[in-house]
This record gives sequence, structure tokens and C-alpha cells, in this order.
Amino acid sequence: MRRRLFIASSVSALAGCGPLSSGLSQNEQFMRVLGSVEGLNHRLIGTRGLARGYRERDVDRVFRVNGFATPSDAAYARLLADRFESYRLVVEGAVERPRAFTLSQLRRMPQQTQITRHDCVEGWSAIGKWSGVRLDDLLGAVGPRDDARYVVFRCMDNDGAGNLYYESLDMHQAHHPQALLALRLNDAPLDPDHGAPVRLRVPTQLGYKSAKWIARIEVVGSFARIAGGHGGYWEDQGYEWYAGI
Ligand SMILES: Nc1nc2c(c(=O)[nH]1)N[C@H]1C(S)=C(S)[C@@H](COP(=O)(O)O)O[C@H]1N2
Ligand SMILES: [Mo]
Repeated sequence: MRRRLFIASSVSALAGCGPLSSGLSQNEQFMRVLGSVEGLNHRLIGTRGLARGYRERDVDRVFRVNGFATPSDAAYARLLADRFESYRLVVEGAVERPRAFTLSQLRRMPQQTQITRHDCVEGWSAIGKWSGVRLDDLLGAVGPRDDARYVVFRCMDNDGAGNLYYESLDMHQAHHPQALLALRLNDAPLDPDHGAPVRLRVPTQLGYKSAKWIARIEVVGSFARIAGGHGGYWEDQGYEWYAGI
């Protein structure tokens, strides 16, 4: 674990989970270190098995907020104003039954609660109690087709330059029993800063995989033609697509 933390903080010395400072991503040294460090994580730790579950008393009272600013555009303001009544989680692409889920439909599906630790690549962690719909159940409702290989999460926030945050999992990761579409944090509806109304929680992978403010889920055969083609906002900046802890 000490080694794991060291690895995380050596990445954090080079990059954060906010907009990159000028030209940093172009820095060859930075890319080389980032690649080798994340490659090391992959070999040392792997993703097989379950992330550790914690007890109620381990839950951190304050769960740090990180990443891009909470959306402040008119569309998100409207969602906030009607308490997400008009929110729809669109699930489409390589699925048999594309659908738009309301928040109350998601709340009526079987709910999983997990007390797990979120590990950010910047070198901090927080334990939270998360509840929501297992991604596996959601996929069961829409029926991925045979050509489905990845699940792409399209978010409502952007980096300030208009590039929308997005992430992806492969089908195996998406069916993991702890891959959760979280609707609640610490016994309360998810608040705007932590990704309301729906965010991903993938405790087996680094924090940047856990996409907040999800608007749309797209099941695809390939993500090569989405944004920078690397399967996620930070992956397009050089982070590894595989972020197993
Ligand atoms: N849509 C979106 N999701 C995101 C991010 C972001 O900037 N935008 N940041 C990621 C990173 S790097 C981390 S560490 C976590 C932070 O989640 P928190 O604010 O609930 O701590 O969200 C992840 N999901
Ligand atoms: Mo992060």
C-alpha cells in the first residue's frame, strides 16, 4: 500500500485532475513517467476480484470534490430547478432496446450500496457510502448487441475549452459487480458537486474513471472516433485507459 501511495503521489507531482497547466501534456519527460508509473500500477495490482468494502464508521465525513467545475450552463440549471424531474439518462448505441431512464425509474430499480474508497491519481483517497443501480442491471435492461465492446459515459461538464468530459469501460469492466451508477452518497441524494443526478463509481479503478454528471451512455464497438480516440478525457491527454488499482 505504501508503494501504491508513492506511485500515486509521483504521478500527482506531474499532473492533477484539473486542466493541465500550459504545455505540460506535451512534455516528453512527463509522458514517459506517466506511462511507466501507470504501467507499473497495472502490473502490481491488477483488477481481478473485488475492491475492499469498509464499515459505516470508516466513511469520511467530507468527501473531497475534484475535477472540473460543476456545470453552470442553462441546461444544468434547469435540471437543478426541477429537481431532475426532466432528467433522462439516455442509453443508446449497440443495444437491442435503447431507452431514456427517468431518475425515478432508476430509483425503482434494485439498489446496491457499497462503502468503498475512491483513489484519485493525484494521491488522495476518500471513503464514501454509495448507492445506486448496478451498471450490469442497466445493461441488462437495454441488451447489448453482439458487436458491443465498450460502454462510453458522456458527461455534462467541460474543461473550459468546450471539451466535454467522457469515460469508457470495456464490457467486462462494465459487468463488474461493483460498477455502480450512483444516485446517492452517504445516505443523501447525490449533490451537484459530486455529480448529480447520476455518476459512475468504479472502485476497482482510479478516480478519473468514475464519471460525474452523466447525460448519456453509449454502447459502442470502438471508441477510436470519439473525441481524441483514447476512450476518455484524461486518456486523450496521456493517462492510461486501463486504470486498475
Ligand atoms: N464529469 C466528470 N467526471 C469526473 C471528473 C471530472 O472532471 N468531470 N473528474 C474525475 C476525477 S479525476 C476524480 S478524482 C473524481 C472526483 O470525484 P469527486 O468530486 O466526487 O471527489 O471524479 C472523476 N469524474
Ligand atoms: Mo482524480
